[in-house]
Amino acid sequence: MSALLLVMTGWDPAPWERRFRAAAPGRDIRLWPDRIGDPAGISYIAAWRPPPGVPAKFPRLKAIFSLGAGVDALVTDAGLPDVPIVRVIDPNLTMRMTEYVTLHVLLHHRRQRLYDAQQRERVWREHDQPPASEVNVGIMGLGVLGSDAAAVLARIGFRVAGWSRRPRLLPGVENFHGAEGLDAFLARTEILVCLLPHTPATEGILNLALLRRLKRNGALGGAYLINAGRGMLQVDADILAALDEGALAGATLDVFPTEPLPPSSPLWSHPKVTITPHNSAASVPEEVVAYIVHQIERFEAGKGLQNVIDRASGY
Ligand code: NDP
Ligand code: OXD
Repeated sequence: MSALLLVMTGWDPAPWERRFRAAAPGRDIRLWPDRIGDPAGISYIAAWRPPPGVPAKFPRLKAIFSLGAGVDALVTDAGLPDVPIVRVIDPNLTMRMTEYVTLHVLLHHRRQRLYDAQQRERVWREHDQPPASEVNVGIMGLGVLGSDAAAVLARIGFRVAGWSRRPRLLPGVENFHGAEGLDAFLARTEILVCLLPHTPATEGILNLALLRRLKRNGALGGAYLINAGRGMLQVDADILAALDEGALAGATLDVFPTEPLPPSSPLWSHPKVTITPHNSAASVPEEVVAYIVHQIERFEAGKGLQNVIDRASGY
């Protein structure tokens, strides 16, 4: 039976390998870099941040499965073989991201960081609380993850808009698209949620010039950033500058250009920054392995793969 090779960096492969063995007991499962065996026997790769050049080493490769929703690390490999690349779309992963976005929108809306600081000082003081219906949330990236988060935020009363490449019509969500829609989108947005992929077009998009265009004089009296897309979308020094000059009143960051975030980063101790370790919507082996095994079964039964990325679109 054609072999599946696990190639991952930055994650522990052991739970993934165990899960693949349990879910596909008859399959020949191999592990990069030490247990590759005969390269010609490998039909499938399941990968997370594979080193560039590795997928090209397997002459009979039929498909590559990303172990995460983002495929940026795969598609930037100039030597990537011309086989279908399947990304993860999983309802549990989507829900985890929606939970994260909702939690952090509410954290800023309900001023929880301020109450945490007051608690440390034993201060009992209430602050003004605008209703959600007066607060403008803007989501950059209205794909699988952004559109689900947008629907939940609209459902709990926020004024929600999204920004995408092409028009995306979602009930209760105002849509802006393309470079021509960006100014108006930013000018109405008080809480900016970023769920874009990392591509040449989006790299560094969360910079000082963009953050200065957010709405500061809305119901919240300041602008907030939540980035759970990719670290390469943001310029850390610009986020710090925006916080220090008042263009931003607070930020939640799950992703960083360098991960793990180095201990020397001033973001760690900034009083207006909330940091999480790239776990807003973790890939869980049980869920993702079941999805990949199902995809391989479909493929081998001649039914075709699902959620194959369009390489021409850059992600
Ligand atoms: P999708 O591909 O489904 O959606 C991407 C969205 O971004 C689409 O709406 C697309 O527009 C929009 N977009 C892409 N490029 C541009 C651009 N240049 N200008 C404007 N809009 C653009 O991706 P997902 O929703 O599944 O995931 C989004 C990202 O979230 C992933 O790529 C990954 O980086 C990140 N992620 C992070 C996780 C974490 O734990 N922090 C976990 C999972 C994912 P259009 O609709 O017009 O195509
Ligand atoms: C992903 C991630 O892309 O975990 O799935 O960041």
